[in-house]
Amino acid sequence: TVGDAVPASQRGSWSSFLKSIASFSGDLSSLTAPPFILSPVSLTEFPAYWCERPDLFAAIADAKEGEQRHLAVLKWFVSTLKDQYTSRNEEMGSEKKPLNPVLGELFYAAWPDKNGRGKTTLLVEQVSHHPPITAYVIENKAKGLKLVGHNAQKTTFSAGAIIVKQLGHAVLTINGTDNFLITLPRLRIDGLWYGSPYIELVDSSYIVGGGHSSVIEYKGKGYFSGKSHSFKATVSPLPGMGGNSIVPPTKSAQSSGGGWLGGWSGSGSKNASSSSLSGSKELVVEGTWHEASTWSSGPESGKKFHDVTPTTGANKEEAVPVGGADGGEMGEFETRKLWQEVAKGIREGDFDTASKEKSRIENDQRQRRKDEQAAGTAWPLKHFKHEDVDTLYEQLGRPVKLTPPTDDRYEFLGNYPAALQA
Ligand code: HCR
Repeated sequence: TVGDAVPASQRGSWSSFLKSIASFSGDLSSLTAPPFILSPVSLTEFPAYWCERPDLFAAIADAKEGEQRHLAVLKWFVSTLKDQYTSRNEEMGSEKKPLNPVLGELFYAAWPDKNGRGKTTLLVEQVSHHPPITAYVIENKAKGLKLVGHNAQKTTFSAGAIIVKQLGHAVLTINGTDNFLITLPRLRIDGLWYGSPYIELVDSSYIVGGGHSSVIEYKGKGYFSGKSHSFKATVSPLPGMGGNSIVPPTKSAQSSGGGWLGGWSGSGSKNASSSSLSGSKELVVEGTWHEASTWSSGPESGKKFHDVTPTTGANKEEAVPVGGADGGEMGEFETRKLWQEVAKGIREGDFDTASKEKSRIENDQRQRRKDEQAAGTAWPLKHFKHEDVDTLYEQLGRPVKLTPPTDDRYEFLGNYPAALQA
């Protein structure tokens, strides 16, 4: 039988759900899951996780261009991982299945200016329903910071776990010219059988910019000597930037699936580190991304790098949604307004209402698509324009031989609603 975390009445449907995902690949969001595993929050709210440490985000602009700024980006990025990947476990007891956003769904939010750090704003638009693709722009205008990105997921099932490959990327621009490319880690969702899913990050992701590249390798408990949620970030000057010829991390460093078993000295960092041993400027940080990390190589060796532990770390600050109960400028497409009744049903255990309301939203979507087809029109995106090629991704990704070597992008049109302008 399946685990105790599954209410007795839902064990049958949980087993069926697990069977259906085992024989399924692609867009998991479309599968119907039993009520106990449903989250009342839509995926359009997830980009808020990038912003929950606004001080660290602002600190990027204050750091000196080049290596210092690269390290500030790395520190902020690593500090977002706890919120991105463990917060549902902390808040809801386990990872849950988020609400599947509809096309055109919106989320606007802000984090106030405090101590001269500037105000951070977030604008999210669901730019595709099947497959789900979410585009977002995060800005701290006072500091000249702008992060534009999109994300989608490709899921497969392997050895009892769901493997989620994240598609898409983000580009952070400082003062309009200093660009950093950020790629996203792969996820492994374990604990399914027991009905208490949790996420482990696997393989690698990259940050490239400021004349440096970071390869961030992720490992979990039991595969090497490491603890859960371990990571190792290796920062190297890009060729021609630091005086020594670092060989960029190879394709194998980035998630072909096999890197998982390799250990720290295995597929991931091997090329990067062995090539830089000759009087290199290579910097290494190691630790657990949901807690803290320290420098393990470089001039700061032994000193703390990032810290998100509740007692000593930088504070997490929840988003202040902009919109109000009626959805404000976003109207019926504001995510919390749109899913209000479904979310209420899930929170209060009234799953009949939740499911009826969910069907109502889905039927409305189907009808809209039919009408558009009949009229020969397409749903117009409100804030973004899709482009097949992101030249910044190609340029910044080239020295580290990113796969894929090219990616698409959603360009932000700059049309902020009044609520986010001030
Ligand atoms: C995989 C996932 C949807 C996508 C979620 C993403 C990758 C979205 C982008 C955020 O920046 C980070 C993020 C965090 C989430 O952990 C991840 C979700 C976890 C589960 C969900 C699946 C589609 C649902 C699986 C159903 C299980 C839990 C039964």
